[in-house]
Amino acid sequence: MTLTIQQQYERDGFAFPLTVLDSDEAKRWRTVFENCEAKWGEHPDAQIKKAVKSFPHLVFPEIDAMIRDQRIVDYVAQVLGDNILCWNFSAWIKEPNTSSYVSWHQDLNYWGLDDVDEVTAWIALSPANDSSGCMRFVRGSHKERIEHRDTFAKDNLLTRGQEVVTSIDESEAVSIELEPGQMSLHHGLLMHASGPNSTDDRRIGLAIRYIKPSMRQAQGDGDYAVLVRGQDDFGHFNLAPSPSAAFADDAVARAVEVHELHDKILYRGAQQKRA
Ligand SMILES: O=C(O)CCC(=O)C(=O)O
Repeated sequence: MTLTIQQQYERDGFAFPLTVLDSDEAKRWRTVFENCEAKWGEHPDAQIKKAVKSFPHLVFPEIDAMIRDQRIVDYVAQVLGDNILCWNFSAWIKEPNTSSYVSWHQDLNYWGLDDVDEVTAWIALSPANDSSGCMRFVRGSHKERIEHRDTFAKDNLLTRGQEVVTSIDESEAVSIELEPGQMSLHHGLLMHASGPNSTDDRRIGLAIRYIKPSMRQAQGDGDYAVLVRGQDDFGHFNLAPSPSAAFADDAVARAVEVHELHDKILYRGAQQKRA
């Protein structure tokens, strides 16, 4: 019997591969994304550069369009239903032949959100496979919260280098191999990790975090989200509008504000902070 995406997601904590862009469009998205990346990379103000790098969807109309892309949202709606906010966006980039990795973790442990109605859509803009350091998932691990500890390990891409305090049978993990334009969905409590990129191309994945509007930021008021489908009957988040132009003053100010807030949330209780 073929399972629906929702049934797979409920059983395993993930679903993949889901094709959302054809290869020409995936190339176009990569060019658009890398152009935006070059623009924030050149920004002279270090605080703005950091904020825009962390929240580019609030500042670039092109990235705002990506998080609103209805081909992605259609899949997410199969899990979350028809009222959907985008809470966050992160680009996960591993440069060619580098040792950056991601330790085994569950996303929702650090985000301050009060419930689990969250889905990450991870879209590959370059080949994601074992050689380039694709994500690996532990099937069914989204059913319980696991304790984490901080490592702050140098090559670990996570904010605190956090890792689960439990042993993982690596041979049981599923490699989430994706071609450019394909996507996986994963649950916020799914244990996942990824290894280094030993290929000559960048490994680029766009992770878009979608939530139900009923979710709350339990670590204080003032968090932002973008309404991408349906309606928000709860008002738990400030709704960010689409940026009118790249680096529009109000959009940059919003990115700086939300970056400061998320920084506090992500580092709460930590003994140190990355430079
Ligand atoms: O892209 C990766 O390797 C890790 C991404 C990740 O941890 C996430 O999207 O939650």
